Amino acid sequence: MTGSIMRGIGSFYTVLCDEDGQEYTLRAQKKLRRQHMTPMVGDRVRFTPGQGEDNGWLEEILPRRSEMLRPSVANVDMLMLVVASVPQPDMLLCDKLILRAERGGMTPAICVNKIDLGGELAQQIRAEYAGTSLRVFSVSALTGEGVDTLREAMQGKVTCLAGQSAVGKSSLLNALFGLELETGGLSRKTERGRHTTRRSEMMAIDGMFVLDTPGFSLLEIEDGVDPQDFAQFYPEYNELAGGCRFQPCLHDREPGCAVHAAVDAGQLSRIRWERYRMMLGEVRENWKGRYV
Ligand SMILES: Nc1nc2c(ncn2[C@@H]2O[C@H](COP(=O)(O)OP(=O)(O)OP(=O)(O)O)[C@@H](O)[C@H]2O)c(=O)[nH]1
Ligand SMILES: [Mg+2]
Ligand SMILES: [Zn+2]
Repeated sequence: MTGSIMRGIGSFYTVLCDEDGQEYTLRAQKKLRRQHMTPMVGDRVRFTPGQGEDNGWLEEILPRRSEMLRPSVANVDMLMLVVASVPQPDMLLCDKLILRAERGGMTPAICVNKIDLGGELAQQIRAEYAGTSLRVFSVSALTGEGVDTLREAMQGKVTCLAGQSAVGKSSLLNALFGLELETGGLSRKTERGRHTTRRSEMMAIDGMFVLDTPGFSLLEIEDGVDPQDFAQFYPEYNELAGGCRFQPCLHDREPGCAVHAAVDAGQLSRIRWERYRMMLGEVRENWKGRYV
């Protein structure tokens, strides 16, 4: 039979079967481990259900349309990066996730939650990402504002919510679909999230799939990005690249750079460019160390 991995605990995986709509608890066959194939939430799999008390076996992981290691999810169409004014947003983390999503074959989008606390962050983010193809949603899981538009955008897709702890990923899924996922507050001392969601989980709702994932705050740039290709992930820079004096131009600090000029003229966000240059530095370091 075939199905989708909804969640995994230890070496057990829960799979929603395509044929009968039932959930089965399975263990991964040793041959998968030998092939270094680690099943991920979202994976499409082939399996044999168990008999009576025995668990069934997960036998094959079908080819992935997309994949990402942090959060560890497969076959996601849209990676929804959730941010909020509290806890303090980390937009560098957001940009790193956008890069990972695009390299992994997913479409990134940004969802600004908690707009009941004020609309400044949503405005700022819309300005920073103007010229990119990213959609920006403004919502409040608390009041329900913007939730219908977001649900509409998720229709018929596999959407994964990701981001820092306590931005409201689980709260949003509850507001969107009437679920009862556990939510948590902010630590009073550190004003950081409490890491309430502990493992990734996929849910099937009206012909779509949604994934809730644990929040995290540290993310490195993945290896294997050629600095020359890095600007490709910034469509608003690509558009101007023809006007740079050097070809190719990394839009770092080269003289006569059209991106730099557009930033100075206020046509592109300076803060996003600064993050770009910070990430480019990391990409270069990784690339230098690639044969070590
Ligand atoms: N004011 C306001 N608070 C919200 C909103 N959405 C969520 N919260 C609060 O934010 C806190 C964190 O919410 P969660 O849904 O647990 O956040 P999470 O992103 O799932 O966090 P982790 O599971 O730890 O990654 C809770 O106290 C929620 O009540 C919102 O739209 N407005
Ligand atoms: Mg959560
Ligand atoms: Zn340039």
